[in-house]
Amino acid sequence: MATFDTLIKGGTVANSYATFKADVGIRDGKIAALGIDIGEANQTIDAKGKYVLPGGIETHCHIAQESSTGTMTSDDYYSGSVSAAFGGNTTIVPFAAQHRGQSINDVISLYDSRAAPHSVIDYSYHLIVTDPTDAAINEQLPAAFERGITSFKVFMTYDKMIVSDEQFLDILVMARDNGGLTMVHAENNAMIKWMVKRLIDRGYDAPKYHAVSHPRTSEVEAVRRGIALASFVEAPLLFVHISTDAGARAVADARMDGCMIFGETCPQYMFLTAEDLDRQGAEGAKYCCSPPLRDTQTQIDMWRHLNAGSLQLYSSDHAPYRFDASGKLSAGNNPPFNRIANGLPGIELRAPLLFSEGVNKGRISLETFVSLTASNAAKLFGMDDHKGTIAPGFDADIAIWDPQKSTQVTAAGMHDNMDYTPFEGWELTGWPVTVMNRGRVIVDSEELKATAGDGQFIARKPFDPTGFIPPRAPEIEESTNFGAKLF
Ligand code: DUC
Ligand code: ZN
Ligand code: ZN
Repeated sequence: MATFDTLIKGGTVANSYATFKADVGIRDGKIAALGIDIGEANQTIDAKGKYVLPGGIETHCHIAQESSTGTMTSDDYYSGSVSAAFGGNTTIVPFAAQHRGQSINDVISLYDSRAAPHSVIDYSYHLIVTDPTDAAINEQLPAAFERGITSFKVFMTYDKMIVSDEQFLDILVMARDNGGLTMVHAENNAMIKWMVKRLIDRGYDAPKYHAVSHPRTSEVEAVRRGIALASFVEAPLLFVHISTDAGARAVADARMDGCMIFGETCPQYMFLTAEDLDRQGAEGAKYCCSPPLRDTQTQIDMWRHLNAGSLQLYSSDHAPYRFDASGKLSAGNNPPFNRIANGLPGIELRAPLLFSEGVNKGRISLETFVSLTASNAAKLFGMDDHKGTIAPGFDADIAIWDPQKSTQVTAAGMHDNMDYTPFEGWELTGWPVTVMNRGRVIVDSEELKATAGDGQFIARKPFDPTGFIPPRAPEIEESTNFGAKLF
């Protein structure tokens, strides 16, 4: 009879494609066997009445990252990864941000030093590219892809980060040709700047006007333009933090056209609204993020888009800035909306919110929950050969969920380095009670078992374009461009 290091016994396993009763045998950090009566182990975990799910893969979070205005997130790789682990995650992919004037190589070295000694769970990075010099595009980014950092984000907004449409095309073609996945923050810079100026000039400077300054149409215009640019050069493109029905529909339409277009939404657009910005004094600053919170119809729309598969990713966009002078109040105790650091904390609550509001309320299936918290991210970001599924040969990255456990959310109960949570007082049902990363128990019965530096850097595979078949002839083809090879 086989002997394992650990046996998870009596639970219900769910992958993105099926839910079934099985014990899970773990050896040397990998899943070694699945089935009933598969053997014995040095350590047995009783999972009766529980779900045994792939550990969450959180691929949109900001950790130990300076914003373009120099504000540092409150979480470093220790507190950020611990908080992620308590929320059922076993891998994080935060951003490594280039600021103008910095080389990509220096950015990677900097984030290696920030992450490796501190992360308690596995990690990788997406780069943020704000200075697309020839060297960055033609040498440093392809070299980063070779190292397994195969995704990066660009911005269509913010004066200190924006790339022009021409730069965007160069970047898309380079990524397409080198196995990279471009991610984009899609909002129309000019519309937002125009709105900010008009609002501030007229004295509308309270936090709630942040939402007014980023109209839906600024997102929709940028999403449609991004799709036009990417499909013109047949390159993959992932729209992060989609906050509008029309933006998600544009993504869905482009996918129906065979374009390599993907979309992500976040808990804040599904569980909060712009009304949350309309609080006493500066309290609304706690809810300033970009794109901004929308309304209750958007919440319904996002459930539909996640279920329909028009959006493939559900990520926290954890961007933790404390409610003090180090973060949200860096411009004083009554900051105008355009001087408030953008972002909400939520890495620990991402999956529990989706479980409680989604699985337990019948809005999504358990399999869809697994797709949205783990498997889709593994596939899009080149880790699906060893993460995001419970199967023999895969890393033993496992979250054991008690579907009945009820929790009242408080800032004090979170493990991040924040002084508030936007979800204070929420009652959630279902929580990950035991979490394992590569076979090591990292969280058990509300206790951390992992140590700083236990997490490993994950070198990711190139983006895989298999399955995308544009039905139309490319815009520029041999017969109509007189043989010119352009891109
Ligand atoms: N974009 C993000 O992805 N997060 C925080 C702020 C922003 O503009
Ligand atoms: Zn963004
Ligand atoms: Zn973000």
